[in-house]
Amino acid sequence: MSMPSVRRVAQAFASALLAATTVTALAHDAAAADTLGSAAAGKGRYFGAAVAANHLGESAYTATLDREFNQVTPENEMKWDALEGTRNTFTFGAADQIVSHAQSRGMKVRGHTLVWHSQLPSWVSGLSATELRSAMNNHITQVMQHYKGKIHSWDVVNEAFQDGSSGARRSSPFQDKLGSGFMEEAFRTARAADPNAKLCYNDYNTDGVNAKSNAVYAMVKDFKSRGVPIDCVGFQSHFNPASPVPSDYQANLQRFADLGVDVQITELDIEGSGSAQATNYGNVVKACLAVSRCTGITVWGITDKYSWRSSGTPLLFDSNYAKKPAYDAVLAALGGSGNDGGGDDGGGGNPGATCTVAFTRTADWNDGYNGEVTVKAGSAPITGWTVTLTFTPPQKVATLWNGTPSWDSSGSVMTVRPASYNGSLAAGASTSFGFTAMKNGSNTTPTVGTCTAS
Ligand code: G2I
Repeated sequence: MSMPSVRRVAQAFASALLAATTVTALAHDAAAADTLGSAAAGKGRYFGAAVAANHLGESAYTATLDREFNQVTPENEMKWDALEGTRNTFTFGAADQIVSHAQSRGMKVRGHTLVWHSQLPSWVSGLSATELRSAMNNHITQVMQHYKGKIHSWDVVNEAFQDGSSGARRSSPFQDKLGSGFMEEAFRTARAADPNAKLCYNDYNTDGVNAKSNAVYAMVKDFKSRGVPIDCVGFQSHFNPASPVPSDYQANLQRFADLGVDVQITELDIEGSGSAQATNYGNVVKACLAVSRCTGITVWGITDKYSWRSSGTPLLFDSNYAKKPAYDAVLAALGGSGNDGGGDDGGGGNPGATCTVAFTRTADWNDGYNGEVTVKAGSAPITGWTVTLTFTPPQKVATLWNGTPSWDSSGSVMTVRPASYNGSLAAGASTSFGFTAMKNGSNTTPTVGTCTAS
């Protein structure tokens, strides 16, 4: 080949590459997500469920879990009695089963729970202060190291405050023998064991502003001011007629978020039925969505059949796994829809929402490249967006920032939804996410699908 023709080929290749690198897809109406997990992901949140390992063999249970949820919390399998019933002998089998199920389906896992007065083996309560301190730190360290990199948030300390107006710490072997400093020590030990896991304090009856939540608030504020590692606060949110959703629920989540921690709804269930239950569920979801640091919601079980409060039918699926009105209310509040996604069922949420997407290949090297995807809202404000990129095998995305990716089973179709902070865009405003892909021998630019907004 003569020099000029080499140059011509090179020029043709360069212009083809240029054409391929800026792809603008047309705006189109929102096609609302139709499961809890995907609708929540469209808002930069997870929607999870507490799961029991011994039900995973039941096909309806697992099918519902896999279809609807993108986060799990082991209901009992990571508690102290389950993991370390005998001192320094760890039994991870049932918890591992849940974690590997979740991981193989791209679901996040919350760790529940490291230090709690309940479901504590009797050998722990019998220890001297010195031995108890060493057993507590060993338990945290061994468990967190076993699950290092697999748990996005850990309930490091659970339910350490008393109910009622005292604002006092609850009596427990930890409190009684080690004093209030046990909490700080637990969080510091946890940070050292897995520096990448978010460390949470989790409690119940702290969902509104009251003496108990004020005491937790004071502790978090003190931890933040002294540099004690704490990243998140879990609000269990077990509600029933005697303990309804508080009117200041959102305000309470917000005041904690304002301290500089994420907040999560960790064990949601609401006793009742029909439209009353549905309204309560919808209100809880709306409160979380209104607080930008509310990063996810977990319901405390999948079906009423296996709820710890089964007779109160507090969950989103009935005993036959049928969706209840509460399910529809949650999906609608998340901006999803059970039918056509158009909003005529009240579930579409934001029917005028549109977005466009533009893709640029920003850097290239031998075996990899970086891509940047800009999402722009149309003429109406949006509260969530979804973009799909299809890669040519054997390319693989090594890392992604400013978005939340999920993958189809082939591993080549990547669906990206917002991170917790960039789902809401004013009319005409944009945000970008980026990724690094490994070429693995293929230099093809990914195909960018249309942007859907909610
Ligand atoms: O009580 C509701 C929740 C309050 N916040 C902390 C959560 O960890 C707690 O979960 C519940 C589980 O849902 C129950 O399933 O914690 C209970 C124990 O405190 C769990 O109940 C226990 C029974 O008491 C045991 O008899 C049983 O062996 O569940 C065990 C496993 O099925």
